[in-house]
Amino acid sequence: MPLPDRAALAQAVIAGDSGEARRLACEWAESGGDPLLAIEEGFAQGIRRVGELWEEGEYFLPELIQGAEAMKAALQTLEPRLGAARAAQQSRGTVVIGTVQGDLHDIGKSLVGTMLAAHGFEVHDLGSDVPVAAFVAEARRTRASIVAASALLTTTMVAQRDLVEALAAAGLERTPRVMVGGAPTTPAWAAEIGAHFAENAMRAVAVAKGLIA
Ligand code: B1M
Repeated sequence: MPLPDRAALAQAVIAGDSGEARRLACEWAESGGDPLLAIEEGFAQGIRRVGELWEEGEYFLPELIQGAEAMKAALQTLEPRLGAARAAQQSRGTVVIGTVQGDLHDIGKSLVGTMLAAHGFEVHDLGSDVPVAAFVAEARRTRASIVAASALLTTTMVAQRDLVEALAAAGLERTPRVMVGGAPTTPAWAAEIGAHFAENAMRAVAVAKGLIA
């Protein structure tokens, strides 16, 4: 069976069609395609286009939500395939991950968490809208080596700085390294707050491996 066209994957998300997104994700997986390629170069392109259409005033909140639902349907279908190598691996280290408080965007964060798990990290995903104190408590409980915080809004990025400061002040046996990411964040921002930056899910894996080493 030939792989579905990447533009068709994006189009399913732009149309907010969860059924079609799920069907195409299944078809992609059954054809033996790389699931990360389908996400990054297909479905994620679609949700980014939805964001542009929203910015241009062509789409409104319902379309934004439907696009996100379709993106999630595709991710749910492809995620088990991303993690196929997981069981055989020994844990590389423990990562606590979440989207910062006030921010409900969880698609990119979940993708990063899935990829880290697929590469052998023990991942504790706190979800979205996570207060700094909850990150710190989970880092303490799990003795995490890395705390990974996603922010998609310019207004919530500042919580990443609060997190770095709170972890440093928490008196943990070993202060975890902090990794940040999400559309408005940059390497300069990460450097300014004393964190490490990754621009996408694959880069997050490489950065996390580097931090553990
Ligand atoms: Co919202 N939203 N949204 N939204 N939304 C953005 C972020 C926005 C850029 C859209 C726009 O204007 N073009 C804009 C932010 C503007 C700004 O602050 N600069 C925006 C806005 C304004 C809003 C609301 C305020 C709208 C409103 O209500 N008026 C509102 C805020 C709600 C809240 O959070 N409090 C809102 C709501 C929503 C929905 C709920 C409808 C939905 C989210 C659903 C969900 O996640 N469950 C949504 C969506 C879908 C988007 C866009 C269209 C797509 C985000 C996404 O999922 N991208 C987005 C536009 C855009 O980003 N271009 C937008 C796909 C995903 C795979 O990519 O998340 O970037 P991304 O993750 C990447 C990398 O960034 C990186 O790796 C990932 C994979 O490669 N990465 C990390 C992410 N986290 C990382 C962590 C790491 C490392 C790498 O280490 C820790």
